[in-house]
Amino acid sequence: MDPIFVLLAASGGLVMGGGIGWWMGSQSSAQALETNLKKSREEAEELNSQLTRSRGAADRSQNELADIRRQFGEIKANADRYLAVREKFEMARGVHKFYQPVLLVGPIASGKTSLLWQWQAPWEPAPKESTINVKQANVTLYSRDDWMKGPHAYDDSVAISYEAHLMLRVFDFPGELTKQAQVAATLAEQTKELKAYAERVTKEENRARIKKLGIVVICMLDCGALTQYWANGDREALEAHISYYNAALFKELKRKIAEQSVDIDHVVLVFNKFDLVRQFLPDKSDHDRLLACRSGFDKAGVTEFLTGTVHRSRMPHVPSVLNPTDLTAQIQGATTIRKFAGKSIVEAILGDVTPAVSSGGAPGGAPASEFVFIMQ
Ligand SMILES: Nc1nc2c(ncn2[C@@H]2O[C@H](COP(=O)(O)OP(=O)(O)O)[C@@H](O)[C@H]2O)c(=O)[nH]1
Ligand SMILES: [Mg+2]
Repeated sequence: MDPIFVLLAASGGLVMGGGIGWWMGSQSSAQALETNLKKSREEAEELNSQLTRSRGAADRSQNELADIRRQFGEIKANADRYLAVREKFEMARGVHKFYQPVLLVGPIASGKTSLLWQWQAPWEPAPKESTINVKQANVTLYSRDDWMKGPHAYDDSVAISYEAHLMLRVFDFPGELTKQAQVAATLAEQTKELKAYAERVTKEENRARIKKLGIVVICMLDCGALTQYWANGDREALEAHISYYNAALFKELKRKIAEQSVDIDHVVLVFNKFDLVRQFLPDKSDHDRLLACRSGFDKAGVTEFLTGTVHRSRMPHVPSVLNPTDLTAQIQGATTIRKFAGKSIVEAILGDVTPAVSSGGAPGGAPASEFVFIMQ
């Protein structure tokens, strides 16, 4: 063979062999490339879906953040509003009211309604008609600002100042004997109410003091009837007093007090229409006039069942002039009776305030509080 041909053939073979080798080689790297490409595509898809998920999460977080911001805004607005309201709450003043029950008893025309009128509304025309039904009225007795600190009723985390308002809860009864059942019922009912009230008082020391409180009974005596009796020896003039104060109500009072169905704090004996005694005994002193009235009613058997219902230190004798026509009268009875009516509750609630009772002295060595004269 021609050597050139051999060479050509050889080189052709070489080229062919190389070509096949290259072809085979390029075949496998294309496959690898394709695999890589596929993998990359998958990875890219995975990344893409991760990105989509992250974007979703970011969007959600952004929404949540906006929501939180909005809620925070609302909470802050509410907090600001609450702080503003709280400031107002702190400025509020509370009031605690305390009531002392006071019963006005006595025969017709002895002056019960005149006393209530003097206490309650002396600027109004004086009462003319006799009392047909029991009348209940509150009379302001005393008030104290900054009595105590306590929780606000609407928000107990706020402490505010409380005022104490002390009142007389006055019952003005008709003077007929037949109406005494109302007096008895009111005595029992108000005793119960005082007890229940003491239970509601949260301050321990006040509760203990209020438990000791009782009803104030103001027994009116018409000294005009006595001077009539003195003038002509006519016991008839005192008959209304005798039958009134010897009726079952007064006969049973001591027993009721003993069995605690009735709590009585003070029994105030009011010697009303003292102006008429002054007219009748012009030469005597007011001391002697009062002594004369006291023994006059005693001897006539009017005050028998009243004496001893409570300790004598709780049974003051007060002369009074209560009609509006005698404004020059020197005895301010209404004011003095009010002092006794309010004494216990004022001491119970305010403790350190004791209404001063001016006493003109006690004839016959009796305790000073038993006789009261206000000479002005
Ligand atoms: N002279 C005199 N009259 C009085 C006095 N107090 C009351 N009165 C009069 O006695 C009458 C009966 O009084 P009142 O208060 O209605 O008695 P009550 O029935 O017990 O309520 C009225 O005309 C009063 O003006 C007083 O101190 N002196
Ligand atoms: Mg009356």
